[in-house]
Amino acid sequence: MNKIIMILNGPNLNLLGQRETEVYGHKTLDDLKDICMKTVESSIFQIDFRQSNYEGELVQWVQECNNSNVAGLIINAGAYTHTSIALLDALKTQKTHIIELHLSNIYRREDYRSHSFISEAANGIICGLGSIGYQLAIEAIIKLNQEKTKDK
Ligand code: CA2
Repeated sequence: MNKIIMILNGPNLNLLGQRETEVYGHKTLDDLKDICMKTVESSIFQIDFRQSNYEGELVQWVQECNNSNVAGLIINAGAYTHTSIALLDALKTQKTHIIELHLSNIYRREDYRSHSFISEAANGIICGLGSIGYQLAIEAIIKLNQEKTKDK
C-alpha cells in the first residue's frame, strides 16, 4: 500500500510567485507541488499537498494524519507558525514524523519571526532554502521511515 506524505501550507502561501519574490522566490505554489510530486516519483510514497488560509482547517488536516497510511507530515504553517497554540496542540497529538518547513530563513528576518510555537512538536526544522527545502523535507521523511523499518 502506498504511504502518504502530507504537505500542509498555511496562510498566504497561495500568493507565492506573485509578490514578495525577493523573500520567497519566483516559484508558485503549483511549482512547489510539482517539485514534491517529482521527488517521490517511482517510490512507494505519495504526496498529499494542501494549502489553507484558515487555522481551523489546518488543525483539521493535522488531525487526519493519525491515519496509519500517513508516513509523515511536512508543515509550512506560514504566519501561524508564530501565533498558533492550536496548531501546536494538534501537532502534539500526532505520532507521525513531523518536519517544520519555511522557505525563508526566519532567523534572519523580523524578530517576531524568530519564535515558532510549532517547533516543539517537530522532529526537525528546515528553513531558508526556498523550494529545495520541500525536497529535503520529503527526503527526510523517507529516511526516517526507512530507519523505523530497520529498527523492527
Ligand atoms: O518562509 C516561510 O515559508 C514562512 O513560513 C512564510 C510565511 C511567513 O509568515 C513566515 O514567517 C515564514 C508567509 C507566507 C506568505 O507568503 C506570501 C507569498 C507571496 C506574497 C505574500 C506572502
